[in-house]
Amino acid sequence: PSWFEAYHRYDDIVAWYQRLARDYSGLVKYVESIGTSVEGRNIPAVHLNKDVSAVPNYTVFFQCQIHAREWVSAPVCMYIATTFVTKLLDALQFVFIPVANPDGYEYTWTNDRLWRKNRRNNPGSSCMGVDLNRNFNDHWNQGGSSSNPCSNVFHGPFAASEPETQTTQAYFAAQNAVIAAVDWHSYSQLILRPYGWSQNPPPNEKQLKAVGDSMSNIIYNVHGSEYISEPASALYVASGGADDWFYGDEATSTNEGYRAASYTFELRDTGQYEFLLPPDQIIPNGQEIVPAVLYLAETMLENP
Ligand code: 0X9
Ligand code: ZN
Repeated sequence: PSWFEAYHRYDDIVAWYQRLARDYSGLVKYVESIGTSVEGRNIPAVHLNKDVSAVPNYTVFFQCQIHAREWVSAPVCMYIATTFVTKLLDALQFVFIPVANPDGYEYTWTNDRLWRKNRRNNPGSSCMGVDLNRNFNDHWNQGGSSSNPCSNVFHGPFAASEPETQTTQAYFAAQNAVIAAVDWHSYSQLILRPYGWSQNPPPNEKQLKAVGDSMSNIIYNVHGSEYISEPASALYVASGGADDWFYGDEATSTNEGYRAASYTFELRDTGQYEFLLPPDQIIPNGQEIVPAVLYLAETMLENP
């Protein structure tokens, strides 16, 4: 199989991005470690920019593979990265966190294919792991998460307690004006917009809905896949999510209240294979997603 017709281990994903940076040295920058996981693995970041040594005016931020078992997330991000190197826009950088949860991801290869959380050893419990998508510092522990370490939605002992969460938050906050952010998950084919923590509409609901609905249409026009565009809270209310933190809240987030157009994508499929998506669907999933996120970047760049 070609690279995109198989799933790959963390080491191989990281090596693939390193090679991309070597092959396109003026356009792609590989940052070996922006932080380390609970078990000490490097969390790299990758920047794409027409001139990767210049200071970009704007940033589009992608977090990939935060949930360990959602395997299509990492290769769809790689598919976006390899396609976008030929479509770069002036004054805009793309920042990828290729594997936000490396310990959990490796654990799905070695021990438990359906592991979701990180690999925190929780004191006083025999159950491991914090759900990183309940651990972000935005309305943390305000619904839809659990204080039980054995739960798959355990929010951790305090907001941003996990090194993986801290790594993403700090790196996001260090970028120039993040105008859009996507957290890549699977499955269910959804385009989710803020808020996740509350059913109230956010200040720019109209714009977030319009862009989300357009992305759904763009995706449909590629292979006929139906992605539902809706508020994250319509799926269920869940707080401490990366998307709400990316969106920004003047009270709790560290990104100075800057409101990125923030989406959580739930990639393929709609329930036939669930997390065990056959690898021959990686390429079609990537093909339908690329024009949608290019539209997101272009639209936000026109109206930042
Ligand atoms: O529950 C989640 O973390 C996401 N779904 S998943 O099946 N991939 O686990 C949805 C998160 C939506 N965003 C918020 N609730 N903030
Ligand atoms: Zn997920």
